[in-house]
Amino acid sequence: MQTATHKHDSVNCPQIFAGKRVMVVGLGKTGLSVVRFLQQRGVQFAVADSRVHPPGLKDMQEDFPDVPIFLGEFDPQVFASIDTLVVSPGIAISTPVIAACAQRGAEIIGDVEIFARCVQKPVIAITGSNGKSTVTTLVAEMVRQSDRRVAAGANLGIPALDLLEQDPDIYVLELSSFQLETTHSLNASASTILNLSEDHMDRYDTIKEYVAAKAKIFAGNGTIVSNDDDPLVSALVKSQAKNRKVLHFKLATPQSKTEFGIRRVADQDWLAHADEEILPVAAMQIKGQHNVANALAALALGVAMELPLHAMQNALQQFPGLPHRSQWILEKDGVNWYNDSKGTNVGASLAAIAGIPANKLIVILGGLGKEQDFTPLRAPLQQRARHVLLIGKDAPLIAKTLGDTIPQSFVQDLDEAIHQARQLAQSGDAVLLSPACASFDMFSGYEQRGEIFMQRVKVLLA
Ligand code: UMA
Ligand code: ADP
Repeated sequence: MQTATHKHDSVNCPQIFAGKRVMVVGLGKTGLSVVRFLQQRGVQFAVADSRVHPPGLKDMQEDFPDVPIFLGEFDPQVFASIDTLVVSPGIAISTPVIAACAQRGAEIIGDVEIFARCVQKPVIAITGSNGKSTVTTLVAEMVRQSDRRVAAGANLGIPALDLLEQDPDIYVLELSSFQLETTHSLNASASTILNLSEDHMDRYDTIKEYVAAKAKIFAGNGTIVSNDDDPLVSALVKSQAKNRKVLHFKLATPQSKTEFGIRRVADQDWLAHADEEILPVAAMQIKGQHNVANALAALALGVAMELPLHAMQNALQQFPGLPHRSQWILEKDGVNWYNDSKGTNVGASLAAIAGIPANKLIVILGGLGKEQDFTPLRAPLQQRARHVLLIGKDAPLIAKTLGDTIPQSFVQDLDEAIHQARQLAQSGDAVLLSPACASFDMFSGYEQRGEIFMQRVKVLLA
């Protein structure tokens, strides 16, 4: 591994850490990737994590036993002489000990900032409140279909610094607002904010702060891809667009070479670029209007990178969608069951509720609400839901917000939700797990929540 590294992008990496006292803050997936990166370059550093048993501890002790590690509540003394803090995305930079370091002039960066300073090849950067993983995977597939080597990851899957090892022709990065907060040097060849709606309000005081973090993806001089159906995104792009190439997408007929949208031909909707029809919407396996928007965003990013049309068409047609995103599980007694466990905020669940084909829905909602406002769910649920089943820590809060116009009940766990949903659903309905919440009150993550749901649906309905 180590020898291979030196052929790659990172060989030209500037001496970011020369003469600096460095602290890696956080020992999860990101922290471990930073540790590997620094070790391979002979940088001296220490590691701190406010958890007593961080997930990366075992690997650290086995592979890098000599690196000093500070665990448990952050000790300001330990940070007092640090010049550069490489902070993991899960830790807010407003954490007092980190804010104090920033105050005295220490540099606060994240793994994506190190990546940005090292990378030599073109980068496609994708953020947004929802659809990031879908679009990242789709764009990566488009690059692959064009016979170019692609490395895709960051917030999705492989951490950014580990991608440098792959020495691809193009990088495709999914970036979270947390990662963007600590990134200052990214100059993506093409970048997009897919959409903006409330998320992570437990970490940001206002949506303005969250949007400001997302806006950092547009730094530099690459092509910007704008969602013109999203007022927050299009206003942001307008404010940044001076001297920049901008491509636009929206769910309407495109009018010019810089626009992507939908053309209706012989009663069929087509994904289109300007006056050119590219693929019938029905030819894609991913469904729902939100996925049409995702496909258009991917196309615009592909065109920005001059990918061949056939590669983009193939990818759009072959992409089966990712698990836990409006994933169909089975049909029983005329009722279809869906797992949208990745619906971890209100915006995502709104898309799932609108996109599932059914007469009425039984929707399973709840978990950790991240201090979101659940009000936007009220009207679509009144219209589409036969019943709402509420689970997890913030179930009472959601019930209070939805009011008594939507039939709803509290359930203890997914098994009870499945039993009740089965009783309530009528032929032609669908049962949808789309919690609009994070899962950490009851599960290790959205994947575990979705896996357990699918498995229990299959067992209990057998
Ligand atoms: N933590 C502490 N103390 C510490 C360090 C972390 O309590 O000292 C806690 C954090 O508050 C958080 C958890 O530990 O709850 C994990 O934080 P982390 O920064 O160690 O996370 P990593 O394992 O490095 O994973 C991160 C991303 N996680 C977060 O941003 C919370 C992963 O995105 C990402 O895949 C990975 O880096 C590789 O880039 C996950 C995620 O949930 C999928 N992202 C959020 C989202 O998509 O909504 C932003
Ligand atoms: P992210 O990586 O941003 O969380 P995903 O592609 O994993 O996005 O999709 C997560 C959930 O968000 C899906 O389950 C779906 O319900 C919803 N979603 C996907 N794309 C969009 C979109 N363009 N607009 C609104 N919601 C979306």
